[in-house]
Amino acid sequence: MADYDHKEIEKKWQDEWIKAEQFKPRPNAPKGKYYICDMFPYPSGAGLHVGHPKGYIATDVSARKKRMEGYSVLYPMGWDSFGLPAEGYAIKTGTPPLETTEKSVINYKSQISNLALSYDWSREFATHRPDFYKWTQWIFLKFFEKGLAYKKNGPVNWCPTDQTVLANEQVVDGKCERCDSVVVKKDLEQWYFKITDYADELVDGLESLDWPESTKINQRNWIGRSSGAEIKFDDITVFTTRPDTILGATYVVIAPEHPLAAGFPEAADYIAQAKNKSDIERTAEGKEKTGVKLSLTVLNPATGVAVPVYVADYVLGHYGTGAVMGVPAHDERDAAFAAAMGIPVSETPLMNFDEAVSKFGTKVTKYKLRDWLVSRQRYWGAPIPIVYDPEGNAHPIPDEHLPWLLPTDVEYLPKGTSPLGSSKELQERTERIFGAGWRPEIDTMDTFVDSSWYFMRYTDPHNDQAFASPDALKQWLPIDLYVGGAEHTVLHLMYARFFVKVLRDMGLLSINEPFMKLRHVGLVLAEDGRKMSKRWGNVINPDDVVARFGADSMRLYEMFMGPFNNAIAWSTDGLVGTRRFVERVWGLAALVTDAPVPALDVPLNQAIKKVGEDIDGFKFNTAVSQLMIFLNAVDGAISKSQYESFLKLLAPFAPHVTDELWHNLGHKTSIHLEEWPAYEESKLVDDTVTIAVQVLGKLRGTVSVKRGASQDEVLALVKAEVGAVQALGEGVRVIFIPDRVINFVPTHV
Ligand code: ANZ
Repeated sequence: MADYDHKEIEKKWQDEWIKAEQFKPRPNAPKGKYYICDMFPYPSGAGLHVGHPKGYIATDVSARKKRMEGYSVLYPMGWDSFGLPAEGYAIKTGTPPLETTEKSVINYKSQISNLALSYDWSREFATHRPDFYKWTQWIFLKFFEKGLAYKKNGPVNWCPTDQTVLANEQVVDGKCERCDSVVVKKDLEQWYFKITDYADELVDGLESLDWPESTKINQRNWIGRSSGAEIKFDDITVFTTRPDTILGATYVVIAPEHPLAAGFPEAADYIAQAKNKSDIERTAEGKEKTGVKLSLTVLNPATGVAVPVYVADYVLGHYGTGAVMGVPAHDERDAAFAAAMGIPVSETPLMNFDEAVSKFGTKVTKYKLRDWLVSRQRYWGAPIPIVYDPEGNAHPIPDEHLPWLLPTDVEYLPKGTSPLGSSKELQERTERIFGAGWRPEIDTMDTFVDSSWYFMRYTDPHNDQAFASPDALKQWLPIDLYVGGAEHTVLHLMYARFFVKVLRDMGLLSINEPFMKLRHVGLVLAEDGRKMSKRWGNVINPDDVVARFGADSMRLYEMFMGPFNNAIAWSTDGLVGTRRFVERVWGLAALVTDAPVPALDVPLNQAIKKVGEDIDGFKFNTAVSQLMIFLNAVDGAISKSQYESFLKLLAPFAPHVTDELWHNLGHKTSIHLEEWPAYEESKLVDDTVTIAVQVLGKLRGTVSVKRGASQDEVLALVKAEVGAVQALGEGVRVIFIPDRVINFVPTHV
């Protein structure tokens, strides 16, 4: 047989599989549907590095195994192609984002294709193309119709570098999560989605999901549900989670944004200063407490004592009621404030929680979650499908005018308002359709809107009558397995869950949750242990790895490099190791015999069990090591059926070499259409034992028998095989210890 040449076989099989349309779902599959989805990538101009496809390889391994198990697998890929980087590039070079994005998509796809990921490419889409964003806009209008998309004036997070507002979720430690600029507050009229209507369901729904616990915790914290009570201190209603501490409330604080605060000139300067601080700064633990005492006292309803009222920035205007009761004896933050302001501490007993609630106020539940700000003053996003009449009232753009196209005659450089405002074509289009004096909305949508529903589109990607047909949605949703990085996904996961619930309530979906099983992929670091980045010059391009070692070796390596969700450094030595393994598999063909090889039965059945369970459990590294253990157990010969089973187990990881070896055996159809092997329970443990054969206590030979073999069975074998015993003749006493020893004692001695 020729030497292993990955270049020759990999291209050949990729072409074959595409020709045979092997990766489309199979409607008649016996086990029903299984929908596997990757968090779709942003096709950046820089292309892929070896870290990007790790998650895709894992889903591909899963998809290939599920198909072999008899499922109809939906496994698609598309592009999250709106967003700031293409726009930044346009500003720098004057190249229209459409041009750079389309180029990047082609480049990304060719890189991914080299790895033989078994996507059904016929379902590919890109969110920046009108046939996709037509439906993003349609969904926006459904939200608008139901009052779930609304416009509101208020303080928003403004990134001075990106020249756009940000959602709360996109502000991390007071900074823009994208560019790290310090975010400032601005009063602007913006579009919001009413995600707060679904806060409870977004918390409660987590229970039913097979997700990493840490991800669930992040979602719960973000939503921040607290149950407590609202209690009136005269005209000021406070929110507290500890009504039982009310006897110790020695002061009240209102937020600088509280409507009452404006009536006290003594606090005016303080209030103006607080405006420029971020929530994080204001509430940071250990921060020096500041505030201003107002010329106002209110009665503590439990003690009847008049207590002073302060304005202080550690109380936030948009949480609870924007007012708190200060209990320095029970709360550290309050104690720090009281110390700073010279307020007395009153050591008082706790009341019964429920009694306090029933006596002084109403029980309430509060949430940290705010409505989702979705408008952006940027170019490269889906235009918000709204127009304004000459009086300034908002109107939905009727369906027949969707997609409401993104204009191209714009100035990309933003000047604090949306670039769409510079388009003459958009203004003319609006007046032509709606009348003189009408004007278009010029903001675009946050790209998180696209990613909140894209996975629904895969079920019916070419439908131009609906975002997907009810039948297709019913057939495929929810996603059975969803895989992507853990970073930045709190938002995406929460928004997508929100969309599902809204569309369900509109009667358009019949599921409650989009992602039943979720797993996170760990980063692949550079060999130097740092993040791979152009900046460090340590990026490894998968094209080079595939050219040198082959896609099969690279796939095996990425699955073998360590626990799937850990951050692990790339190692060329490790890659050389998996390449050697593939070469040894290639060499195995020479050892295939027609005779059975019982010694491999146990290692093979163990491999079938472990590889199958480990793929399902996302323990790909130990699955690969079990395949290596099996290969090591092959000692000179392997039967044809054992060899075939082994190739099937390896097929999801190394699809090319296994299909080649499979065809070399004379098969005419692909190994990927075969059934996943089943193991035999009885062959999982090695049940042959070696029994010492003794004459008068001296070792004369050994025999191998099944564990638990009877004296007669062993005797028959010994008489056939051990010369020293045959020579003994009659008159022999036998001492037999099962599974260990058979000793012959001649009676005439
Ligand atoms: C009195 C008290 C006594 C409190 C005690 C806590 C401990 P979470 O769990 O985050 O909901 N609070 C209420 N509204 C606030 C606002 N707008 N800005 C800053 N703090 C606010 O916390 C609720 C608690 O945070 C409330 O319960 C209130 O302080 C404070 F021993 O009331 B507590």
